[in-house]
Amino acid sequence: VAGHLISQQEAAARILGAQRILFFMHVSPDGDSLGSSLALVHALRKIGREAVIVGVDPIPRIYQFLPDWDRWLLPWEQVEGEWDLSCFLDCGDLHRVGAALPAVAKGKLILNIDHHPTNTVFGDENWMDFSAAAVGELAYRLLKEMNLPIGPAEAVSIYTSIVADTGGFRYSSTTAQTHRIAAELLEQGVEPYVVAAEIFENETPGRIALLGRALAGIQIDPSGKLAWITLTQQDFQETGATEPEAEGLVNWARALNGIEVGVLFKETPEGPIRASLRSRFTVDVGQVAKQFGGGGHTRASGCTLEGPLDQAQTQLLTAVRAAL
Ligand SMILES: [Mn+2]
Repeated sequence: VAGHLISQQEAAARILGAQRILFFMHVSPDGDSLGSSLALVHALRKIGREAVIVGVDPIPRIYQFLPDWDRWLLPWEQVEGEWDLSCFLDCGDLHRVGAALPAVAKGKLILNIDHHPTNTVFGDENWMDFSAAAVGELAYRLLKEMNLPIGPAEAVSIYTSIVADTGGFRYSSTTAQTHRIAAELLEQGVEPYVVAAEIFENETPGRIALLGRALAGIQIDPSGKLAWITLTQQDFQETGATEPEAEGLVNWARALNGIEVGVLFKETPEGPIRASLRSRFTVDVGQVAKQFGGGGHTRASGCTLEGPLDQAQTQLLTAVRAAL
């Protein structure tokens, strides 16, 4: 029955009881998607489970330092036969897997593990913990619960998921528990500077050019509380940047002094406008995104709007101003 909530112990037992497990990542996979699934797959393979990672989009270059990052990736079209479990990680709703949706039915049961408060609880069984800074924290707890060792490969995968989702332990989701887990991972040999350099000091010329345009074109609302950045298809074409290279640029809109909400509008080649939202202290941007069929966290969210660009901007900025 969809909507059935289970505990950490039950989630661990469900995974241990399965022999063939599909781990699904969301579209445009991030460090949390990849890191949390990779940690679980590494550990489960060591005890003889057939565990694979299913996604539709390429893994961002900055996460390709993770051990065996591509070894167990299975394109959704190649998911064949019967699987015991379709396990979703970091997916707020069923459709976050995008085109991979037909492969979900190859699993006998959907186990949904997530930390997004807007999660639609779509699984047959659902383990939700909205206090976790990253699904990587949940992967850590599952490994503990299953009594599986956290070796160097699991440790760096989990650490990366946490660093990615907390912006390097900076976001409000960061807790004492986040740091306790991170401390244990360092004891397993994770080198914080190496991970930070891979994620944060790994820019490409295209991304730097895109960042230049983003910063030059930043717009500030008369209230001084809202700022937004717009990236058009022309910006991508003229800088030679690819769409994944815009990842995280929204943070620059929020980084301005006094700004409560920062928004990035990105024109997609297909036409719709992708919006990313970040807030500082008061506005629940997860709820703002939800009004437009999107979702996410209180301080970080996203949604897709119909074009044209100016109309999408007016709609979303109006909703943000109302929330302010
Ligand atoms: Mn996450």
